[in-house]
Amino acid sequence: MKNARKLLLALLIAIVMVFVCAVSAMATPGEFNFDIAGTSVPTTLDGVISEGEYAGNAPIVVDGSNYYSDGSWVGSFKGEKYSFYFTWDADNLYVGVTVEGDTTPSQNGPEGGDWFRAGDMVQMGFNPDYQLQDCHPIILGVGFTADKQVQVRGDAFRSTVDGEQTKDITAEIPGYSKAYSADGINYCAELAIPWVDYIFVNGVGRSSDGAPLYDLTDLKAAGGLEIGLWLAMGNDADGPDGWDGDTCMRTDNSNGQAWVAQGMTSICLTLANAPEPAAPTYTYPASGESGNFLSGTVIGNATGWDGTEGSGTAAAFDGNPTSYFDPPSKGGDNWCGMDFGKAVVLEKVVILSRENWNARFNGATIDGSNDGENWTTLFQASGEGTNPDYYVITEFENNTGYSMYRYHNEVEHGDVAEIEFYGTDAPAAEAPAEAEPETQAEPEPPASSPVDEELEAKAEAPNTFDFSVAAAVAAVISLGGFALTKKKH
Ligand SMILES: [Ca+2]
Ligand SMILES: [Ca+2]
Ligand SMILES: [Ca+2]
Repeated sequence: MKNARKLLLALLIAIVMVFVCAVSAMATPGEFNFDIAGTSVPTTLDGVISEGEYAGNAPIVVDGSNYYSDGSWVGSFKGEKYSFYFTWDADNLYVGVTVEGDTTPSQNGPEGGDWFRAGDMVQMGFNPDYQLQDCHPIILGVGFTADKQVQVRGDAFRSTVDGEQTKDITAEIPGYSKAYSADGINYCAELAIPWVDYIFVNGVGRSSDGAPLYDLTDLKAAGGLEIGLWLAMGNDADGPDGWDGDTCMRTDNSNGQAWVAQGMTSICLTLANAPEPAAPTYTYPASGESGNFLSGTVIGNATGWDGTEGSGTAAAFDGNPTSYFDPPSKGGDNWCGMDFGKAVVLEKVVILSRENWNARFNGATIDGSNDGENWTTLFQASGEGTNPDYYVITEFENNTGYSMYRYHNEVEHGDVAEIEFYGTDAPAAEAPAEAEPETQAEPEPPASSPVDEELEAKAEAPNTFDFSVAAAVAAVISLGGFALTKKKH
């Protein structure tokens, strides 16, 4: 009696242990999740496969150390490594498969009898939205071929018509498979599987087998959709002569699963939207012109025609050829420009007219000022602009040095896409030598005189004028007396 109790207890413990082991060994559906980013560029079906081509998605690598159960077929991994790349768009699921560690080329495809046992192959089973229960997932068999269209079979493929659930769909699934190489990647295949009719199918089960029918045609490829995935991989180890000792591995939830989707699809593909394309970045200056580029503070109308900063003066100094200053109205106080904080003379001004509005360049002036109010014209355009090319101005009048320059137009509306100023510090006048105190220095300019007039007047007698003083005065005026400055983007 005692022994019988002990035996019973031992038996109970053994049963519990087996149960625990079985549970712990069983993966749950969707346990191994992979977020699969979409792509805005369809993959190229050429046998050249990279993460970059597949939207940066790392491959699902199956090499016997992960997601793997022995399944119910013969074989186990003998050094093979299968890498599955996925990406998608609204039309297709894109799949790339690379195979390494296969020492026996066998790329015969379905010719010669038993379709997938006639060569090296993989199978992919899909359970879209995990809707399928108690029937096969939607399985596509992929037979590796040599440098041509990959062989594809809807294996246990679905139709509401009995007898049509299995068919060759090679002609319907664009793809390519590369010939065997003994080194590195032995062979690979790429496919573009249309969602409609090949994954979002109507039928699903073999009705003749008593399997339930599913209509998945309402599904849409979109971010968040989960697709259960099952993989089987077959290495035809001794040529296309059947599976006598060849290896076949699969990724069921646990060993020996029945052919039911919920027991097979422990891997989950979660569709993720394609990343937003990065906004283009621009650097100013953008023309690529050489020379002494002048960097200053943007001044002028902070907002433009539509009352937004997007059309304000900064748009002419942002390096973006498509953005443009669009003044509130023509001429007058409407202009865009730059304050350099010191007197500079111009070597070059580079102008990109507004796209498709080159005519509005006509009459535009480049003006200089030291107070932001009194302006002297150094250049005036006669004729159209040159967008998409930059217009380069190298000849100026009155180029005596100003701390501010502007683009202005009294003739046409003053739109302009880009302006770049190039130049150097205005030459400093010789200061009166201290060793010659008797020499009478030129009197300081009267405080009430407009600086630029002073500057022009003194330019005629450069030996006696202190340009650096004028520049400093101009800088103070520009900082304290001008409110329309705007920070450069
Ligand atoms: Ca490719
Ligand atoms: Ca092989
Ligand atoms: Ca611009």
